[in-house]
Amino acid sequence: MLVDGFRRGLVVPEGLIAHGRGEAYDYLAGEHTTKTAQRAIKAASAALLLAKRPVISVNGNTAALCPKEVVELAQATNAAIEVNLFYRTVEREMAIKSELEKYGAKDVLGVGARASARIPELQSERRRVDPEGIYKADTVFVPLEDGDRTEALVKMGKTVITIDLNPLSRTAKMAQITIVDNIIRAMPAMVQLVRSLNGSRSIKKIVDDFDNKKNLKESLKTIRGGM
Ligand code: PTJ
Repeated sequence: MLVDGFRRGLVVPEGLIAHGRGEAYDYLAGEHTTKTAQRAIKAASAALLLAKRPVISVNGNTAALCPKEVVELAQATNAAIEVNLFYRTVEREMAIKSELEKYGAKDVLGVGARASARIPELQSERRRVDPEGIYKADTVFVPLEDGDRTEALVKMGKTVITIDLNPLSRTAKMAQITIVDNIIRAMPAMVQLVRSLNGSRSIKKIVDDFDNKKNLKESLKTIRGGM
């Protein structure tokens, strides 16, 4: 899927390398959604439902691997979808937007001149965000993210949720909720959970009870076991 996404102009070459990094961890963790990951998936789903202005940030890899689930999750949580790229070009932004639209996305933010706001203290192209999207969001879901922006978003007072197979990455450590799982398994699970949790009274408690540090330690233990 990544190679196909690369050929279709969604993914950058660096995205293929990033995927390989993730897969190495996936092998060691047994290529399944662990109990620890399930806990984080539940907390992330609850946090998205609890949010007032949730935004799902989409990069090339995410667009290639699970465009349908991005749209379904956005619909189920009333979240906005924003394209936000590390290696930014307008052509790729447009290609990712069209890919999401194929699955029913309506108003994809962050493309071209719409990304006119800036995240403070951030140097990469990822600092450019949509004033109606990530800039204003209270909760940002940033799967397969780089560490700098996660840290900057947390500093802005936002709740940051991520998916990252590497529990040692800066993103994994900086985010409030980290799902250590392959995005291709975690996203469909989130869509299902969000649908079943919607309206439940325990949503806030699920978020409050979640301990990211403890969860990351457990994920690391599983990976060590795999070694
Ligand atoms: O499309 P762009 O321009 O925004 O670029 C996207 C990439 C992914 C190339 C860019 O953000 C990047 O280089 O990211 P990093 O710093 O490699 O971080 C990506 C993280 O996601 C790494 O820690 C990987 O282990 C992890 N990862 C890769 N593939 C998966 C994954 N985690 C879960 N599921 C995957 N399939």
